[in-house]
Amino acid sequence: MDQTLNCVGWLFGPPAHAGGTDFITKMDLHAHPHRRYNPLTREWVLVSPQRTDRPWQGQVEEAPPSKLPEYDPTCSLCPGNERAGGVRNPRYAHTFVFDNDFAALRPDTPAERYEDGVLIAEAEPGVCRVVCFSPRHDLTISAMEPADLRQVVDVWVDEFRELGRMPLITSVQIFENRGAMMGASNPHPHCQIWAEKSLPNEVLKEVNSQRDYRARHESCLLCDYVSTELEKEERVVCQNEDFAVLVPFWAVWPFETLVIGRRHATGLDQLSDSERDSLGGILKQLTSGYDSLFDAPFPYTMGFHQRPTDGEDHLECHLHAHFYPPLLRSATVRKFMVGYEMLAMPQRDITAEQAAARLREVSDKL
Ligand code: H2U
Ligand code: ZN
Repeated sequence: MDQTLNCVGWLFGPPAHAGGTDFITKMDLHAHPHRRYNPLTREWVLVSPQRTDRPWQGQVEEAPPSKLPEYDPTCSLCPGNERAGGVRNPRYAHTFVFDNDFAALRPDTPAERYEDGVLIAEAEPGVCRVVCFSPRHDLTISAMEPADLRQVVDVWVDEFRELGRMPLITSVQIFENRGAMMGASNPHPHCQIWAEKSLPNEVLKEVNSQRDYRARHESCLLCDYVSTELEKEERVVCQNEDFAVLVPFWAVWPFETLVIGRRHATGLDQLSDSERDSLGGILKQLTSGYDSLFDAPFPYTMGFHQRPTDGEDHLECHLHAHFYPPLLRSATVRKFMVGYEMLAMPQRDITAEQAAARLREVSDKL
């Protein structure tokens, strides 16, 4: 595919040797520093593909342990064990959901607002839960059986429905932190659910962008995006009947991916029986690919974005999952979001296309 754009190639006026409009260069997305636009957040990311070979003498992380026991007597999530709050887990055989003992949000919070000039605060009622994927301490999504993964998907659907129906709750965030590098407190396979009154920043940006896009184009932003990517192919990592995984054009993290349904669904609860199986399948395929990229358990934060649960249809919202892995060039070298990223905007070196090619290579071998 032709990744170049015609553009006038001078910044400070034409050089002496440039005669009229002859001095036209091509912007090469694989060679020239450029900005890419994220239509979901309406923010930009700086891409510096010329910088990938720079030497690295910075921090090297400890490689994660590759072998864990099936049961860990000291794990607060294993079946039959006592949790930090003193409650004992049941001897669960498949999945297990409980209210977070150290919840960041509480349902009994009075919904009030504080305002004193520029000092503004709002109470935020909500519910935090933990979902254990399996009784096995050593399993990850990549190692789970399809039937067991299907049960995890069913729990996500049930929780989205139940929490979304609660009065006051407009946002249900289902997310997994995997690996100590991403702040997971425990290797036992689990995710968290935070359901709350307000739409959090990232969700609000995406909902508003999708709403405006639908109003302007009379179509869905992510339906249009996934069909563009499936046609172009170069950023597609893997796909099945119902879902595609791609490194988004505007990816920030080196091996960031987006899991998108081919069919328009606004939430997990709208997936058909076979789509639920497909979702489990594509997550297994993607996480197996991640694990084989550096031949080590791959840390990430992943989570679903679904429609707000305020009772409206939100037809503009297209169910998707973001995977944000921090690793850059090996199991021990991570990308840092510091300096320019904290003070200005995100920046990446390896292009989305290079990342997709590497992930596709490992996924194809599985
Ligand atoms: P993370 O690994 O992503 O931190 O998730 C684990 C969650 O489990 C965390 O939010 C909760 C923590 O509060 N937890 C309990 O509720 N009870 C426990 O006994 C241990 C951990
Ligand atoms: Zn455990």
